[in-house]
Amino acid sequence: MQLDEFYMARALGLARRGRFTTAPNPNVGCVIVREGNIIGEGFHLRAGEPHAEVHALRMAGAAARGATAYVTLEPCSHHGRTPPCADALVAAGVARVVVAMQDPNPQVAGRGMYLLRQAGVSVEHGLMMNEAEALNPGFLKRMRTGFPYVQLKLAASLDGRTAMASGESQWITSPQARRDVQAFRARAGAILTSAATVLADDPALTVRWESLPESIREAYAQASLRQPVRVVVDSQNRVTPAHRLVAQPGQTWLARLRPDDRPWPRDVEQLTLPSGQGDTARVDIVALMLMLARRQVNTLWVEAGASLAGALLNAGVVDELILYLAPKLLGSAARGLCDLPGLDTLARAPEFDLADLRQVGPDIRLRLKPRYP
Ligand code: AOF
Ligand code: ZN
Repeated sequence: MQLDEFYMARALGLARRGRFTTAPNPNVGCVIVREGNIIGEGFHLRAGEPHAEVHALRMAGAAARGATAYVTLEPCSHHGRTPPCADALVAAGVARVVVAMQDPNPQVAGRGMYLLRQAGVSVEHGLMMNEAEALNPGFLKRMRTGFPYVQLKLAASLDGRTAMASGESQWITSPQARRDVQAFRARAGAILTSAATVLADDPALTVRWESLPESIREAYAQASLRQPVRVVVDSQNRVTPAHRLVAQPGQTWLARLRPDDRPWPRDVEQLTLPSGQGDTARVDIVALMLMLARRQVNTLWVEAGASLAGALLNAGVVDELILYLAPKLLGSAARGLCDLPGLDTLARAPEFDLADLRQVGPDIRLRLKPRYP
């Protein structure tokens, strides 16, 4: 029914308002309707705080009896940091629940809808499922596969170069592109880089709220925003407590083969990882991805050089390549975008499908999905 779509679209719009804050929880929105009137609505803002349904039920109060609830994700059935939303909907006397998609969290996975039906609530699901999927690529991938959703960001000149032969590289892309990057960082659970990048550029790898788009800054008070975890692949223990990212707000995780015994600040953790097969000097990329997902990283935003970019692509863990192209030429002596050692035939060249193409300031932004055989 068209009216159902109207209310679900509204719930999806509400859910989106949590996109910078809910990690590691999903974005969820809820609208409660009775006799054609919206009597309650809400969205999930932060993990540990009430779920979307609870906000909407509170607004609806006693009027929820006999009403229809539209929810972008199956209501939960478990006691997590908050009690089950399925129980709350039943207790409020909601008569009908329309769900966009099932929650793949093994603690829920259909049980929320089962509980509602058991209690005599009429339940439908699948309305605007594709839109609901698109809301939470990271959460859904982690729940389904145990891997994070990996976005690899690269920036280059028109001829695919990232730095002059000397290494000179600052500001190839525009301030507008860098602001766009800030918005991606702000949505991510963690930002991944390599020790090589830390040694070369000493980046802070933080979200700087003043550089986020106006619409985002208006929607959130600075205090309510979190910093994504900074993760550094540091197989040779080259990062030191003096590097800039160590002192930034939020956590830093060093992915290493063995920990050192330096006096690290409390927010820094050394993760011990196995080495790659056939490469005993480097941490295993797949093991790192699994560990990050176990630590509840839904979306991993990667800002790294040609070497880590190549390793991630080779390991087959990249979900999306986000490529900024600045309209300039650096010449063929300049450094390339991505190291793909051993690639010697065109037949084995990684290929991508173009998912989105747009102009960001003077630059071009491509979103590409790797085509895995
Ligand atoms: C809902 N509505 O708004 C959200 C849901 O630790 P908790 O209690 O916050 O539970 C988190 C889990 O609940 C999360 O992994 C996901 O399965 C579900 N999220 N469910 O009914 C919501 N955010
Ligand atoms: Zn819930």
